[in-house]
Amino acid sequence: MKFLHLADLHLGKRVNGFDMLEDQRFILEQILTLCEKHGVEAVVIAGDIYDTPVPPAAACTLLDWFLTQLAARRIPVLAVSGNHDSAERLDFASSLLAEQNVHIAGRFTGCPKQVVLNDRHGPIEFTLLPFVRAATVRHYLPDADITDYDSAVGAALAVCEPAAPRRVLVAHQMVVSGVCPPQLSGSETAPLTVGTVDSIDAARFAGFCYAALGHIHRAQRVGIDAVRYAGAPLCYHLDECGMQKSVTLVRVGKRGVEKIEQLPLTPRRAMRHLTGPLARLTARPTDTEDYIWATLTDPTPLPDAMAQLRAAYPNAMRLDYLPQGEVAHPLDMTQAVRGKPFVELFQDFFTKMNGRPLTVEETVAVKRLREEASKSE
Ligand SMILES: [Mn+2]
Repeated sequence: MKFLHLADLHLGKRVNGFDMLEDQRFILEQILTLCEKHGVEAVVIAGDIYDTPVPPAAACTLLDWFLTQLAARRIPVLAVSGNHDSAERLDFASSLLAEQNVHIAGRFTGCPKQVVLNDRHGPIEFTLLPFVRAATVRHYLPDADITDYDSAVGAALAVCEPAAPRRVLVAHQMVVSGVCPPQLSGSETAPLTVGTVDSIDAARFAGFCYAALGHIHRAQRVGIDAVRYAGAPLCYHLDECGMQKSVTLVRVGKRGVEKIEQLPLTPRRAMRHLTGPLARLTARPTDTEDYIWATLTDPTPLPDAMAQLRAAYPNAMRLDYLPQGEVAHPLDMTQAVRGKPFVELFQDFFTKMNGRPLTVEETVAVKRLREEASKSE
């Protein structure tokens, strides 16, 4: 059986105020095309289907469309909730959807859902573990010894009786392997802490031939190839500029996983980081529809820089300046600044940030502003 592992769709997300819905529809269409091209027989979605617990209506319409398209191609869906989703809302009509081979596990209520699909070698079990916190599992399994996330996931999985020799886990958690923390991406907005109380040891998944994970937005393996984060299908943060996004194609054979492939995705608009003086960046713009983060190297801030940038790149998202030159840090800053007059302190700060001292006119302006400010105090 070949299945496609997706995660962290974050439908309805806005990035720097830009609505990503069209980009999301575009990427889901591409995923459908990949399903057809590769003969995909199931689609796994490992949580953070929506960006927020109460997603915009258009995001719900988009998911509805995607699930309908998959159902029309007779491709079963196996999905769990992530920490961004509302577990209860995702569970809406889930038993009705299950009849259409759309299996969604929103809430954890004591035992993960186990779905059995068949290929020519026999049954394959998919264990659907929604995002859980220790307290959730403790509530449903009061007798289990649960002290942290790791023991909580262990207890939640221990409840399952294996339903087939080939087992696939779908989960949305922070998973680590030994001393290897996963590489974060930038858009994981939940407070992610690596190597502390909320991480789960990948060794917990030893009974599965593949663990399809969500939560970390950069595609990667965790310790071994068969424990993986699919990563988000789109760049959702300017720190992800230039990152190649993908979906993961997994082929399960008679004895377990035979092949794992990352299929690259091409976004509707790339996210790019440009560095240089504004005049050069806007002189000959290319791929002007891209989402742009510009770091300007101009020595002084320009009053209408964003307007000029957007004239060249209408989807420019952010603009900042490269600090000019670095002043060595005195070991004891407090000693150095104590007793210095305000204008001198500002002068130091300005020089550090811009690599040049204030001009005479600027010094006068700073003095005047300071006087005005102290008057209003
Ligand atoms: Mn996420």
